[in-house]
Order: sequence, then structure tokens, then C-alpha cells
Amino acid sequence: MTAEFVPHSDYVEFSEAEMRAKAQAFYDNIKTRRTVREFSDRPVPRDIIETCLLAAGTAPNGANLQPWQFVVISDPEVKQKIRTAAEEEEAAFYNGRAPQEWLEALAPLGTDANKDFLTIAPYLIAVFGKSYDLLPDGKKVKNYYVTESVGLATGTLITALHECGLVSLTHTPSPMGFLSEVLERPKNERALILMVVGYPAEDCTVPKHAFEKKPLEEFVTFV
Ligand code: IYR
Repeated sequence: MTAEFVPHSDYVEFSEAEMRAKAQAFYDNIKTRRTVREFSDRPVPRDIIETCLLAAGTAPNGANLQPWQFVVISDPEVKQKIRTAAEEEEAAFYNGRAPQEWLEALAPLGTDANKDFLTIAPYLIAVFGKSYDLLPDGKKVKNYYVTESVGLATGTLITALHECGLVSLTHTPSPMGFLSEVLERPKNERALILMVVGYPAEDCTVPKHAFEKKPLEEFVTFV
């Protein structure tokens, strides 16, 4: 395919004062986002999830090959299968597989092997990275920067969900190969992240530890 260019007519420039106000407003909003583990079973209209996924699909990615597949799960039976498999892996993790140092790092979050949110929340979104695409004729097309691309798209999804008042959990049951089996995904797809999406439970709490963010000087270097 040869390169073709069109004017970037969607670009909007702001004054420095507007930029400052917008950057601050965005920060003030996004800093209220919390990863949630206590979900309500209240349903969420599917079209809202679809629009958030359209936003995710705009993320920058390798060669614009969009090497991701989002599997949206609302079927209670499939959710139960995922929960059973995830809790099995997590029990092994918390009861021996995880090194002490890792468990100590997790202690302030209060996580454990119980993953009831996997059957309570209205949606699970399994995010797969595709190392290659399969054309209908069976030909393989290689993808690039798959994990980076999926990370960028998932970050965009998380931000979109927060923007419309939904909460999410970036869940990483390890290993997550079971997602390919339960969801019957093709072999070019590898599960990278399992998102849990919905409303927070009415009495939802979040770990205090999660409020502690590093000051700018600690994680940013200007050269
Ligand atoms: N996958 C486990 C453990 C876990 C690991 C990290 I790194 C976290 O930030 C949180 C949890 C679990 O989901 O409980």
C-alpha cells in the first residue's frame, strides 16, 4: 500500500491559558479514578461499552495494524467458567507460587484469591494481543509492538470508562492461558489483560495505598 496524506483538519489549537486549564481539569478528573474490586451487579447498557471500545480502538499502535481483540463477556455461565479458572490460578499464586517479596508488595492492596467480582460485574473484557493476523486464505500477516499497542488501547479504554462514570479493574490472573480455552480464541491471540467493568458496589471501598502517587520530581526527568 502506498502512503497517501490528507490535511489534519480535526486538529484544534488552544491558547496557553486554555491548555493550562484543560490539562489541570483532565488531571483533576483522572486522579479520581480508582481501580475497584467491589462491583455492583447493576447492568450497564451495551452501547456505552461499545463506544468506550471504539475509543480504545483509536489508540496509537504498531503500523496501524490494530493487533488487538476485545472479547466482551456478559454471559453468566462464561463468567463463572472464567472465575473458577482464575481463582484456581490465584489460589496457587497466593498459597505458594508468589515469592514473599511479591506478596509483601501486594499486602497494602488487600488482594487475595477470591475473585467474586468476576461473576458479579456486568462485563468482563478479555483483551488479547495478536502476534499476527490470519487472512481468510490462511495467510499470516505479522503485527508489531503488540504488547505496547494493547497497553495503549487498554489505557484509553480505562480512561473512557472513567469518563462516563464506570469503574474498572485491570485484572491479571497469572497465567491467563485459560482465557483462550474458555473463550475458544484462535492460536494467534494471547490474553494480556482481563478488564472487569461496571458500577462500584454501594459500599465500595478502595485501598488507601492507591492514593499515594509519586511526586512529579520522583518519576519525571527533564533533560
Ligand atoms: N494476579 C493477582 C495478584 C496481583 C498482582 C499484581 I502486580 C497486582 O497489582 C494486583 C494483584 C491478583 O489479581 O490478585
